[in-house]
Amino acid sequence: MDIHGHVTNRHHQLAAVDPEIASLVRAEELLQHDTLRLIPSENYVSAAVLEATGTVLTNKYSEGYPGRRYYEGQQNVDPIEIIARERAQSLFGVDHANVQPYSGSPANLAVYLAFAKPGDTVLGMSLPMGGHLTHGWGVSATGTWFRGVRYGVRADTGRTDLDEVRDLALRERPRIIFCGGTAVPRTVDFAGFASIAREVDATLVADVSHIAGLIAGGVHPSPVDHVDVVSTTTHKTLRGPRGAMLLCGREHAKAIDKAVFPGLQGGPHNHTTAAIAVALREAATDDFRTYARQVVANARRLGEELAARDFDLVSGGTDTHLLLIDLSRRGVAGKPAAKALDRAGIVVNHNTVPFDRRSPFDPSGIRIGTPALTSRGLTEEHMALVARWIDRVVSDVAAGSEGGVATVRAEVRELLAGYPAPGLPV
Ligand code: DSN
Repeated sequence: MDIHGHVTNRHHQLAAVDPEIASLVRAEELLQHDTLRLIPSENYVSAAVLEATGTVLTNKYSEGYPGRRYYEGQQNVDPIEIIARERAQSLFGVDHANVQPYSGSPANLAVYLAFAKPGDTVLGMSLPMGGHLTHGWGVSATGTWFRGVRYGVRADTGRTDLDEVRDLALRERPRIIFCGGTAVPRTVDFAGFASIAREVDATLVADVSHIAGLIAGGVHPSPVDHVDVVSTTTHKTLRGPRGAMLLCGREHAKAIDKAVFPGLQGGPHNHTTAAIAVALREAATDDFRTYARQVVANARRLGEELAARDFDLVSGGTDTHLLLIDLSRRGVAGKPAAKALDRAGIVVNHNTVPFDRRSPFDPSGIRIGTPALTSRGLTEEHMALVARWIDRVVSDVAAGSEGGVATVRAEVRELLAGYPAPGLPV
């Protein structure tokens, strides 16, 4: 590791054993270095988090929980999991944390197992409106084994209308209500959802996967005092490894733990648990609070710059790290725009927008976010440039031209050369 904490001379063993994979990993490092990564669910983990995921902890089986395992040899794994749990509890202010879910979908499945029976009704945000597959969407196991009913956003505001959610909840009597989603640019009103859940006696789950880092950093309200369970991945704004956590009060701890193991999973991924612990330690620092503030400040400024260039932002802007852009009035669909941006070194994903008239496979929008570029040190002063690049490429695609792609790609690379990414070799 060099003096800046950037890892150097990596992968020599991998290159010797499997040059094909080693060269693809190296190519991915270069790609992540040279491109402006705007997918809002992605980030750069620190060198320390990356190192923890690549440790011998991957060799160990540990079914059960600290002090109650089904395999011996847990002298080091038990304290690691205890530390991870305690750090999560302290950072989010909860009684209990389960750090074993493999990722967000298994974490949410565990919630179903803990609180519902097959066939029960679950109320969640519709996937094309910004929800997640596991909030009861039809093609997911959660929409197959449970009866999914959905709320969305209002056409005029692009925001969820809690009066509509309440009407739906009173009519459908869900066993579980999910709030939060994957394309929600605005603050989630956890207290409002809680009052609805209480009225219909439903278990309320906040899926804060996208905003966990913003909550930890104090720039989004916390759901902890309002909901029964908080479900979150650890690899988005929280800047940890790919994993997940379930957080709850002590009254639900047993049900959650039992649902994760033995209900749903086998042995926890101990290397991931260790990396989650490291990320939680980092997230408890003042630096991380500054980072979270900057993520939101960057997203707001980027939204303003894009709106000034005639981009139609769902809900008119953002309170978070994320912007959802309807490209309809720019005369281009989301997928060709995303592909052209990718060729220009700007990585986004195509996304449905509320009331999309196009298919989910070829939707009208793109979804962008600022967690990764903020991890590289970009600030508000760079957002006009980013918006200009996006505008240039999207305008070109709409005109059937590739004119700006090469120029933008070169400019992106030049800017990023001055902002090394955490965890990547220089
Ligand atoms: N794939 C995640 C996202 O991009 O938001 C959700 O699971």
